[in-house]
Amino acid sequence: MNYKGVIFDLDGVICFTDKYHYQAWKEMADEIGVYFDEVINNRLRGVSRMASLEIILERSDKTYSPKEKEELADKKNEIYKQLLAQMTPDDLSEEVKNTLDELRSRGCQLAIGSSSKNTKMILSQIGLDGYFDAISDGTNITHSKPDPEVFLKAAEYLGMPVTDCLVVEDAQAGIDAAAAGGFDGAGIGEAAVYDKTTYRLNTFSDLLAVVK
Ligand code: B16
Ligand code: MG
Repeated sequence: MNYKGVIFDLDGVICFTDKYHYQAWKEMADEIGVYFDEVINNRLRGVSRMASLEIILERSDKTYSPKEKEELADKKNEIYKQLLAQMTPDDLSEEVKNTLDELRSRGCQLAIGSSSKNTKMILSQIGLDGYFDAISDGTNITHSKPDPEVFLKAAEYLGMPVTDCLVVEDAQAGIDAAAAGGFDGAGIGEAAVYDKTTYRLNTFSDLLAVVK
C-alpha cells in the first residue's frame, strides 16, 4: 500500500518509557498503600494519565476526590519527569532512526500521535526535537485512545486524508483508536498479534516493506 503519511505512537514504538511510567506509578502507589505490579502496568499502555490512575485506584478501598486524584497524578508526573531527564539520544535505537530517515527519503510525511503530555520533552531528550512534520499528543486532545482523536488531529496537521496515513502502534487501545478513525494500523509488540491490526511488524524496520 502506498501511504503518504505515517503517524507513530511514541511510548513503545519510537522509544521505551514504560519502565519509567512503572517506576513512577509504583512509587505513588506505595505511598498510598495500593498494590501495583507489572501486570497491572501493562493495562496502562497507551492509556491517558488520569485513566491510568483510575485503573491503579481500582485496588484502593478509599474514595479520592477529583482534587486528590489531580494531586496523585501530579506527584506521579513529577517523579516520571525526573526519570525522563536521564534519557539521552542513546535511548533512540539506530534501527528506529534509520527507518524514519529512509521513510522520509521516500517522500513520506512523519507525525507523532501519542497520548502523552510529555511528548515534546521525550522527543527532545532522545534527540528528535523538531524532527517530525506534525505532533499530535496529550496536550491537544480531549479524548484519549481508544478514541481516534489523537490520530485524526495528526492527519489534519499533516493536511492529509485518513486513507493516505498509516498508524504505527504498540497498544491494543492504539490499534482500536486507529481502526475507529478509519486508519490502517501497523502493530508492534503486543499489538502485532491483535486481530484488529492491519500489518504485523516483528521489528520496526519491517515498516519499510509496508510503506513503499
Ligand atoms: P503522560 P503513548 C502513553 O504514551 C503511555 O503509553 C501511557 O502509559 C501514558 O499513561 C500516556 O502516554 C500518558 O502519558 O502521563 O506522559 O501524559 O504510548 O500514547 O505514546
Ligand atoms: Mg504506546
